[in-house]
Amino acid sequence: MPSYPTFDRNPLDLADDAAAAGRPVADHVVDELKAGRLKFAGEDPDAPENFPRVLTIWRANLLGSSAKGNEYFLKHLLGTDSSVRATEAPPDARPRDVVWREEAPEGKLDLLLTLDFRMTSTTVFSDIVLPAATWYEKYDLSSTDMHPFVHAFNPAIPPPWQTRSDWDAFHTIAKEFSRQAAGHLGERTDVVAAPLLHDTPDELANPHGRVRDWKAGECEPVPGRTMPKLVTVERDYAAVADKMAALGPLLDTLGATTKGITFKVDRELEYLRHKNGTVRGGTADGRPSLARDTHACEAILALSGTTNGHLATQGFNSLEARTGTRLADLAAEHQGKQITFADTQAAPVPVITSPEWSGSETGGRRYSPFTVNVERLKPWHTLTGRQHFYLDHDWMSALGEGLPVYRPPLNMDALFGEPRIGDVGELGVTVRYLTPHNKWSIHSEYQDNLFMLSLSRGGPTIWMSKEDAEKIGVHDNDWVEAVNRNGVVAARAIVSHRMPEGTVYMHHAQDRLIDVPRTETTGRRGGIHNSLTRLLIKPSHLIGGYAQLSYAFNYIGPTGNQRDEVTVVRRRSNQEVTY
Ligand SMILES: Nc1nc2c(c(=O)[nH]1)N[C@H]1C(S)=C(S)[C@@H](COP(=O)(O)OP(=O)(O)OC[C@H]3O[C@@H](n4cnc5c(=O)[nH]c(N)nc54)[C@H](O)[C@@H]3O)O[C@H]1N2
Ligand SMILES: Nc1nc2c(c(=O)[nH]1)N[C@H]1C(S)=C(S)[C@@H](COP(=O)(O)OP(=O)(O)OC[C@H]3O[C@@H](n4cnc5c(=O)[nH]c(N)nc54)[C@H](O)[C@@H]3O)O[C@H]1N2
Ligand SMILES: [Mo]
Repeated sequence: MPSYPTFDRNPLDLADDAAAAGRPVADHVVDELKAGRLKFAGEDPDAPENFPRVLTIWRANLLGSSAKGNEYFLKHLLGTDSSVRATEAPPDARPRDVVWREEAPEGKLDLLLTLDFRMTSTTVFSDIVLPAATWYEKYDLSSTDMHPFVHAFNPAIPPPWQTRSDWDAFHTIAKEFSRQAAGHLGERTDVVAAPLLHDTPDELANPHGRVRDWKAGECEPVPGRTMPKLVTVERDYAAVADKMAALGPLLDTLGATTKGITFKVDRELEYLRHKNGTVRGGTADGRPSLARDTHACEAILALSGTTNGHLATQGFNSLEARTGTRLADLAAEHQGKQITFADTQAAPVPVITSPEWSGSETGGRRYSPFTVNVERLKPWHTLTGRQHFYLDHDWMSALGEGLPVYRPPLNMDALFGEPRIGDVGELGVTVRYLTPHNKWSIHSEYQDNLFMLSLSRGGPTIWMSKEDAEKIGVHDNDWVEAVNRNGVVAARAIVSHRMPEGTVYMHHAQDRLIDVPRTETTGRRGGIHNSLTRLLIKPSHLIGGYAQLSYAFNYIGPTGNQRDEVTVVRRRSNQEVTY
């Protein structure tokens, strides 16, 4: 899995050391790893040289929405007040291969930077908040695999006051960074540990799903086989801003690859030179310009088969040659079509069937995933090329999950000594704690508009069954407190027959900003849904380099699981909350 920082040493220095020793960078890194002089940062994540100091959050509400284990983030990442109640894991429950530091660092970050247009549970903790232009104040594109249109965002008004489009904000930062970097960093060689990737020959790295660990002496460390690929990248730090504002030269030689199909884009580059204009002078001289957000939109539309019929058919032609099945006709009706940004501004435009996706919109059909595989016998991207259920990977076998099986929730009592589900005592009733997606918001967005606030009771709520409510003397709308090892939450109870006994819901991403009272437990303001969760990583999610079990950015990788959490809930003795 990709992870940054990757090594316990600056990768720029690693490349310099290799050059000084007259060795290829990859060989040098392998030698150092083998000798134990170099380690992966993930082996000792609390070592000061191994954690990042600057975090930039864009288009996410990390501390209010996505990140599970909110209170741990507050404590260890930010070093601010938190309600973490857990003690350090006992020695027999600690990791074996990862260094355990008695005093886990607090306040790892030096700088938390956020770009957003709302006040969120993240912006309230940020050192710097850059005010972002909203969707009606900037140009942008939107499309998803769930609907068959590509839309434009258009400014009704220019970005007001200090707000900027995200493109402008980042380009401005890039320009200042480049100016300062000229003296400090200049041109350097970087070494990047790239994961074994999906839809590439990397999928063959572990034949039969047998995993050999070079660190345990079971094999040699071989980049791209038994460890990540080691790729060198020439960085010209003073040119970062110029490069951001131009379409780079690797497209000329490498083309653009998606799901194993390489698109040749010479024609598109020429088109974009005319459409966007070219850069004059400097590092990017002669390249198609991406100086403005609309240029970036045109580039995306030109380089994707879903909006460029020429590329869609080109991609299907390559796929036909490889699979022997007829496919190019799926895009043929649009072969001459190039959707431009102006087209999307006039109206949402239906997209073109393309090998970048698995469904078909041919003839105005509505998208549904995998129709091309089912109807045209395009092989599935699996080991067998069929729908593939049996996973003969070592780790899947070890976990008993070689075939899809029912796995009951983890027994958190037996594993971590947490209270037992169903127990009722002085502290309240112990229940399973689930945080499914909210009906009165999309993640943390929209919950703060008046309609949604009225429809949802307008503040933190926990849904519970009549049975559990009765056990602790709670009536609908009473204030309750939920406490577990990870944190504390104060919320109103929604007592409903729709909840099964033994399980409560606190809907995902109720932000810290609306009607959150102080808790009786700590005297501090209560937490959010993710105050009661923490990250558990499922080991099988870390499998890589084996057919469909290979990493792909935004497709396959580990997720943080929060589903087995338990909490104790009780009625607040004082129903008059304070803020
Ligand atoms: N406990 C628990 N945790 C979960 C989940 C769960 O079910 N339970 N679900 C998980 C899942 S599936 C997801 S997808 C994540 C979602 O987690 P996030 O993606 O972090 O959540 P959002 O609240 O959608 O955050 C998006 C933010 O981007 C801002 N924004 C929107 N448009 C723009 C823009 O154009 N520019 C800028 N600069 N900002 C913009 C919004 O104002 C908002 O604050 O949460 C995950 N976390
Ligand atoms: N209104 C609204 N719509 C949304 C979103 C939103 O925030 N708001 N977010 C969008 C996004 S990004 C996503 S990812 C999707 C998510 O949408 P879904 O995948 O539907 O996710 P959830 O609502 O989190 O969970 C679905 C159900 O899983 C159950 N569940 C919990 N644990 C387990 C378990 O161990 N086993 C089983 N079998 N079931 C379990 C929960 O009780 C819940 O009813 O929704 C999308 N649509
Ligand atoms: Mo999601």
